[in-house]
Amino acid sequence: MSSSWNDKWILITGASSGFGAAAALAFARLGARLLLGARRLDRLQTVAEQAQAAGSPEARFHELDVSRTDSVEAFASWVRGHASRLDLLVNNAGGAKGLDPVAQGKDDDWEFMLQTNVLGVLRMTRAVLPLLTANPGSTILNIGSIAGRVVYEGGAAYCAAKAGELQITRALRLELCGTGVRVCTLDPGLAETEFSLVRFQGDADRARQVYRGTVPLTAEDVAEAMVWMATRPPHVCIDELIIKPTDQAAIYKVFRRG
Ligand code: NDP
Ligand code: 8X3
Repeated sequence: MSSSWNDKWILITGASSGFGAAAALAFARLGARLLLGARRLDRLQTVAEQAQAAGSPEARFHELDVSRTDSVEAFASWVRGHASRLDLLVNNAGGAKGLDPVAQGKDDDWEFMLQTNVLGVLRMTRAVLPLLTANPGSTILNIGSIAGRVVYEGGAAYCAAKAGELQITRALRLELCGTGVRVCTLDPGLAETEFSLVRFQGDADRARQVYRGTVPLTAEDVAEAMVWMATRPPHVCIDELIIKPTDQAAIYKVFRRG
């Protein structure tokens, strides 16, 4: 498998930490060429260096803010400067801010969640779609969440955003039927990354509590699932995949030790 991935180009948004960084390394180990985007360039540089050490013949990075159309367009233009086609687009950039009920919700938090998880996916997909449709067998892999399927108190905007991502995936799947482009969503449950640190604005104690006594997914677990989805034969599309820790039977049913 690894030799055939030497010629493949993979674009990952939100590659500076968590799932995106782990995916960069996992695809690097297959020998793929990487185009990585996020806002934190220092972190992207580290990921790109690690990816090259792990086997990627080419791991490039560029600043990207998916909440701004001009940034996405500049990024896409940079992508076109390096690759004439894409084999995989991973729309991963996003996250949650706050856990307030609607009554106390903050505009900035809502805007972050809807801009990144919803509009960011739309913008990036539109910007690079010609590089995918020109390449039947390519894949769009959106990172959703179980929060897009089941709601929880304090999650109105995040759950709405990830439900939006799910419906965007389903609409694209219909729109691209016949082009040979696969459209997939990978929807994880509880996974320990910087997700909770971002959600709770750097409050590390509160972030740790989310994973207290339980065994969450790791970023590497999620990256392995991405690799599996993207490496199916071209006629096989994994439309929707949910991945949860064994300790998480449902969004509220999390087994905790001690
Ligand atoms: P992290 O916080 O570790 O990673 C989030 C990534 O998104 C970072 O690389 C960050 O980069 C990037 N990002 C955030 N905002 C922007 C933006 N405006 N423009 C470009 N990049 C941006 O969390 P995860 O790895 O856990 O999250 C990845 C995805 O997985 C998210 O969509 C999240 O909603 C989803 N998810 C997470 C789960 C979890 O429990 N961890 C479960 C289910 C889904 P930077 O800050 O450098 O821009
Ligand atoms: C992240 C999972 O349950 O914290 O998407 O919303 S959850």
